[in-house]
This record gives sequence, C-alpha cells and structure tokens, in this order.
Amino acid sequence: MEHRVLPRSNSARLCGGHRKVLHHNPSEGAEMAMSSILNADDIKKALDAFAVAGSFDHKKFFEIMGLRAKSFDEVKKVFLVLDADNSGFIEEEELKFVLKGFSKDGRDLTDKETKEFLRAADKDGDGKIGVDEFAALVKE
Ligand SMILES: [Ca+2]
Ligand SMILES: [Ca+2]
Repeated sequence: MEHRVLPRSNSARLCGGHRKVLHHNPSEGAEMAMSSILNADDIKKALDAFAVAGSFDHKKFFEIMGLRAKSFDEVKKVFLVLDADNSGFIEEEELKFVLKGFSKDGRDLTDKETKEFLRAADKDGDGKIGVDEFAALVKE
C-alpha cells in the first residue's frame, strides 16, 4: 500500500519520545489543531450562538467562526480533525459530535440537526461527507 508512508509529523513525534496518543482524548487534540486555524474567541462565539438544542445552522456557524473565509487547505485541516476515525469521511455519528471537534464545551447535535446537516452536505447521497463536500458546504 503505497499511501502508508509515515508522515513527517508522525516520525518527529516518535523521535521526540513524546508518545502522546491523541485518540485517547480526541477533544484535546482537536482543540489544539483547531486553534491553529481558527480564533478561539470566534469558535466560542459560534458555539454560543447555537447553544440551544435544535438551533444549529451550519451556514451561520461556519460564517461566525470565520471558516468561510479560509483557504481550501485550512478547511481541509478542519475536516481532518472532524474525521475522528480517519476514514476519509465525516459519518453521521461523527457529525453528531461535530461541535466537540471545535471545542470540548460544544454540545452534541440533536438527531434532527445531525440529519439536516448531513443532508445539506451529502451531495452524492452516500450517507457521509467527503472533504470536497465539506469544503463546498463551508463556502455555500
Ligand atoms: Ca470518519
Ligand atoms: Ca457524500
């Protein structure tokens, strides 16, 4: 499998002897990655705007946190954080916890919000969100 070349960041981490296993605490690792792309205050503002269950609006959410204005590469980095199991897609169960990917204080989406979010993003109808679908949704 030719794509299994060890990424540079991985080998650096191993050489440093600091073997932090990120997936044991996904929200902590996610927050570190997010804060390198997005402003923490903007993330908080976006989460606060939809703190009430049932109020989630992905367009406003992406706009408030400033993700709409980011480059494809940056949006892709956000996508990679949200794809917690590294499957290459954001599946429905990952989408439900999408706000926690931005901040550990984020609430879970309701089933209805999750389904609406998925339906808005899933243009090819395979039931999951690919990186191109995610980037397109952010820019909508
Ligand atoms: Ca996934
Ligand atoms: Ca899809």
